[in-house]
Order: sequence, then C-alpha cells, then structure tokens
Amino acid sequence: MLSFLKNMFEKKPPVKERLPFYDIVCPYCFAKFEPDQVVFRATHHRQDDEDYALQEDEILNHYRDKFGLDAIDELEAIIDPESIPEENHLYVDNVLAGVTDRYGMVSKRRLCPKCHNELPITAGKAPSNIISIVGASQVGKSVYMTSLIHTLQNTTANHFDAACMPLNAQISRKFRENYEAPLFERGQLLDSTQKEKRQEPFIFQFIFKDSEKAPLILVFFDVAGEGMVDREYLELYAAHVKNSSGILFLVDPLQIKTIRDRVMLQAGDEPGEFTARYDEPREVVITLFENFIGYQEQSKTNIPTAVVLTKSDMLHLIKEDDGEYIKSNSNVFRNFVHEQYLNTTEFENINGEISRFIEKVDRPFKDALEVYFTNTAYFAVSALGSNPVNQKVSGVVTPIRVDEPFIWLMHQLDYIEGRER
Ligand SMILES: Nc1nc2c(ncn2[C@@H]2O[C@H](COP(=O)(O)OP(=O)(O)OP(=O)(O)O)[C@@H](O)[C@H]2O)c(=O)[nH]1
Ligand SMILES: [Mg+2]
Ligand SMILES: [Zn+2]
Repeated sequence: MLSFLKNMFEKKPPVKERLPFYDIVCPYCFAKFEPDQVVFRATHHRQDDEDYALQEDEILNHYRDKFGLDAIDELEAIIDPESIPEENHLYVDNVLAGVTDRYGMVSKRRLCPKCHNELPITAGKAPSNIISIVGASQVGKSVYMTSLIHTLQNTTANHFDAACMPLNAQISRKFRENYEAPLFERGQLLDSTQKEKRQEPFIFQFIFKDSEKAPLILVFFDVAGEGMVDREYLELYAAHVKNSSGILFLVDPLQIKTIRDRVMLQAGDEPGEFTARYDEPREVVITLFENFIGYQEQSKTNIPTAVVLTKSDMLHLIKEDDGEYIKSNSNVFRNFVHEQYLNTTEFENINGEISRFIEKVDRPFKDALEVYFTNTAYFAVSALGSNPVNQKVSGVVTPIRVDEPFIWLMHQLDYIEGRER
C-alpha cells in the first residue's frame, strides 16, 4: 500500500524529448563535434577541375589501415562546407544535411571531419550513445556483446515498444556471420579478439514506436583484452570510452582468486573450460585511469557504469544454503524480464547482492571502483546459461539477466522509467 501511494505521488520522469540538434559522436573514430562541422563527399568527379578530380582520401585510408581494412585507391573529392556559400547549405531539422557544389550538384553524403567515414542519417538529429564494454582478457566481452545484442533485437526492444536494428547491411552481415550465427546457431565459442584484426564498431539504432521519443544510436565496440597494454590501440580505445554514455565493466568471477580456488575445488574431475590467463580486475581500472579517467575533471568519471559479473552460471558450483558467498536461492540464478520500465525492487536486490559479493571477494577492486567511478551499479549475467565444454555450448544458449545492465543504463540516461513494480 505504501509503495502504491509513493508511486502515485512520485513525479513521473519526463519522456526523453527531442532537442533541436545534438553533438555528433562519430561511431567510427569516436571524435565529438557539432553537426555543422561535418564535411561532404562530392557525388560526381571531373577531369578538368583538380578540386573535383578522383583522388586518394588519405584520412579515410589511415582509418581503414588502423582496422586492417584495404585502402581505397580513388574517391570523389571532399567538400568542406566552409568553401560553399551559406545559401547553398541545406538544412533538415536544424542540422546541416547537404551542400550544393559549384556545379550545381547536391551532396548529402555527410562525413566525419576526423576520419571521413559516412555518418548515419540520424547523426545530429538523435543522440549518439556509445556503450563501451570493457574488461580484462577472456572475461567474456565478445560473448556478452553477442548475447546482449541478440537479446536486444529479439526481446528487449519489443518489451519497450521499440525496434533495434543494425545501421546498415554490412554491419548486419558481419554481426550475424562472425558473432551471432556461430554462437546461437552452432553453439561455437568465439576466438579471442585480436588487436591486430581490429573490428570496426557495431552500430545499431534503437528506435521507439512513439516518435516523440528520441531514438538512440548504439555503438558497441568489441575491444581485445590483450590490447589493454598496447599504446596506439589504447589511444583509440580511450577516445571511445571517454565519449561513451555508458560503460559495461565486465568482471569474471573466475578471475577473482578467492572464487577461482573454490570453484576449482568444487569442479573436481570435470572442470570444463577454464580461463588460462587472468588479470586482476583492478588492473583494468588502473589502465582506464591512466588512459582516460585521469584526464577527467577531479580524476573521476560520472559516466554511468554497470559493473557486470559474467559467467554467473559458474556460481552454481559454490552456492550453499546459507553460503558465505552465494546462497542457493540467489537472484543471480533466476532470469528476470524487465518490461516497460526498470523494476527497481528487482534492481535493488541484485545490485545489493552483487555489490556485497564483490566487496567480500575483492575489496581492493571495489575500493578502486569507488574512487574513480561516481555512478555505479552491480549486476550478474550469464551470456550462455551454462559452462561450455571444448569450446562448445552443450544444448541451447539460454542467457540469464543479460539485458538488465543495459536497461539500467537506459534508465540512467532517462530513456526508461523506474518503478517499484
Ligand atoms: N560459463 C560461462 N563461460 C563463459 C560465458 N561467456 C564466456 N565464457 C567463457 O569465456 C571465454 C572467453 O569469452 P570471450 O567473450 O571470448 O572473452 P573476451 O573478453 O572477448 O576475450 P578477449 O577477446 O581475449 O579479450 C569463452 O571462450 C567461454 O569459455 C558464460 O556466460 N558462461
Ligand atoms: Mg573478445
Ligand atoms: Zn570519425
């Protein structure tokens, strides 16, 4: 009754309304700029005008090289809107969307001024929200990203009256071929992400059916854990974390010594897959601090950060009826589906439980988090639902609580309401 009254009198947070325009965060190189700082790609070329001749785009090729993509020989020219008279600028919804060049040709191919990749049509008209997935080697970043995107597309979007779609056909195909199909159709685990074989970011749009609500552009960047110690890699990586709207900070319970020892003891003769390498989660906080948090105001970041304990299915091995670490009836083993709003009762329970768990098993890590991150919450997920054997999932993939951290982030960004029930 009390909570009912409280709900009645609590002010409903306003639906995220559209602004006239938004800063653009390039989903390719993560540079941040205003909508009128874009450049354009000419739609035609001419042999009698050097400015409009086919030419090598060094900036674009430099970007492509970083991601191991082939260079492009020749392309149409870059048009800087500064070189075009104001009356030949074309605006759509307060955003510079095109230019008419000196030959009367209109180009609407907007490019990022820093890397010359073509921007999504909605860039500047909708907020760009980069969600970074960070964590040490082998914590489960690639698998979690796959399971999360799969769940967002197939169920979460629907539960929030929205659709979640890849930005273009190429992203759609890459995601399906390299991530979703191997895992969800063949139960095949993914190879360790290599920093040399740099993956381009995966860009998705999350669009609400209510057109009054601003859509989101979601960018997922599958970082290679081993890249966390590579200078050049970290520069790009730090730019992406710095300009993110939310962070998913993954922690593998098996990389925490106390838990690892107990699990090993319980697993006995059939331990299944075990991470061979492990970095302390605290090392990742320190790397993040050196490369990005340290440069933020007061050496802290207020980017909402979901601390996500991965592979929660492994905790079955150490659960006990009145266990010191995980109880048999713990919430972590039970899937929960948030619909229409973030269920705050359910959220508080898991947040409290995992926060206490981490404090018990790795105090120094929790302390480090609290020093550098001002807005955190704790979660537990199983991207697979069971422990794979010989790099294969036996049976079907049954994700547990995978979208909960994401829903909390959406709530923090004011896209989704929170209610007790
Ligand atoms: N039991 C269990 N194991 C998992 C789960 N998710 C991932 N794993 C295991 O963790 C291993 C590493 O997962 P990845 O997603 O490739 O890890 P990563 O963080 O991307 O690793 P790098 O790319 O090397 O940085 C997998 O091969 C699985 O053995 C899960 O939900 N449950
Ligand atoms: Mg990976
Ligand atoms: Zn860019």
